Amino acid sequence: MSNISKEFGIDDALKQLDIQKENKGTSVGENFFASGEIIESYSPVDGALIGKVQATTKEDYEKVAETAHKSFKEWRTWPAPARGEVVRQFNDELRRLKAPLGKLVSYEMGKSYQEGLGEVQEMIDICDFAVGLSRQLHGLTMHSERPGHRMYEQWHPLGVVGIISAFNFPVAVWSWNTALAWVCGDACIWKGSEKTPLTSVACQKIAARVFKENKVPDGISSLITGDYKVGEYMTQDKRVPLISATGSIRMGRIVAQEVAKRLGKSLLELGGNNAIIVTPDADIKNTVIGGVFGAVGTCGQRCTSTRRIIIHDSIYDKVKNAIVDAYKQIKIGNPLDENNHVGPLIDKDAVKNYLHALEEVKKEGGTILVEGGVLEGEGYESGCYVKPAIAEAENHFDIVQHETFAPVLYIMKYSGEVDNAIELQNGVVQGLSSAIMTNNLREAEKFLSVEGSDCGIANVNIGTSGAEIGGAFGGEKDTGGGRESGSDAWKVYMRRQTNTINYTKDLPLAQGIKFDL
Ligand code: UN1
Repeated sequence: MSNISKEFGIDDALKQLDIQKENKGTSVGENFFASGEIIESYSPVDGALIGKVQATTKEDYEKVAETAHKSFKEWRTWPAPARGEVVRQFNDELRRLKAPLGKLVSYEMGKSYQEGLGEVQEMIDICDFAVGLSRQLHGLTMHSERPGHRMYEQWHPLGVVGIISAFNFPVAVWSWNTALAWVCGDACIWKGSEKTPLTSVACQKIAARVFKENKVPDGISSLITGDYKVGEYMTQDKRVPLISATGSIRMGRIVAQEVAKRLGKSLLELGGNNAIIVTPDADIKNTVIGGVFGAVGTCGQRCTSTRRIIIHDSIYDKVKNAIVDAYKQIKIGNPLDENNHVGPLIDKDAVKNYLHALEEVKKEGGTILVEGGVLEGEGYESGCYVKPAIAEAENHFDIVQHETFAPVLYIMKYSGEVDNAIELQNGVVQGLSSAIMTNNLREAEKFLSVEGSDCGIANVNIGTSGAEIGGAFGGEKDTGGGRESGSDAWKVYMRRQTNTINYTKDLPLAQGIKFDL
């Protein structure tokens, strides 16, 4: 173990989370039994091997799916508030283990410790939300057109929910899904990212312990580990009625097709290409803070990261210079050290993609405003640390149209009315998050109107990232259309049943149809 691991208490965090040097990456409840290949988890922070995890084989998966299916049949009969009580206790454990789990997220994934803690906080928040929800899984009552009939709808648990999550939010996205799915009465099988397998094992252990204490049947929380092939076991499995997948558009397209082939449901939360519009009425200081955090937070590896800033020509130079100046203050380094703002990218492939984007934007005629590059030397031995870069670019550049999961920010100009900025902002295939910085009511309302942003998230005077769990999270167009976490996103984890009850002695038919025998 490196000095960083000692100095920042990683060993202690691993101990508190019961993570071993060698771990099984497949589990139903507390029973870990993976028998596949070994996945090594190296920290992008210092390049050290944190631990090993054994992947899931097809045979392992069969055991998981079968158990999950069987346990679901019992779990669905528990009253929803009783299921909520289990989630409440799980949340108590998250509160107790917030620091070690936040630390492991930071060390295994590379985001700053503050953001690691923030991610665990999102888990805590969604669990709070889910506990309340467990008493509010409401359906509607309708008035029947037939006399002496009652009509209403109710929501029943859906079954086994498959969750595929990405490395960038290795714990929160799982809990957005599971906290809701559990109170809804579903069993969950989770395939976390093979780039962050230890955080998955840590979460599964916490859930399994609490579930066991509450005599929740094994398999309500299950974990599988491995690459896309392991994901395919679930996407092709008819026993899994819903697949919730977070990741790239490319991955989402494959998942959607696999799941559609068997007429399953998919909830997709895919790539973003999020822009901030800065109008002449913007507060420049807030624009800079929101824009810079959006672009460099999590080293540009959020699906909500700010990729483009669209600035009115009348204030273009002023805002551009303020952002470029702010970049000079960014400290890059060990993300566990709270003096640093930006940690490493997840791995060397991500570094390659980052360098490729910088090359491409230059080739297409962009101007580099803040030079990028890979950092070398002391503290940067993992080879994953890069400098956040800014390029002046045009919206139609091919590279600008694509999401590069790295801190590369494209700055561009608009002139005239806010509609022109909205057209640029909407002029990409992705539709996750968007923002406008303005104190002008007309511009703000136009941006939020039917002619405004086409994204799932549209913010005024805050950045594109950092959504709260209370709202439904997700986006339109190639972002996939799914909605997770707050609002009524729970409905996707349940099946709706419409019930009509006749309490008369007659049998009148709907639509007034006569049929006498
Ligand atoms: C993601 O990057 O997949 O809104 C999720 C945000 C976070 C979640 C991001 N609350 O930035």
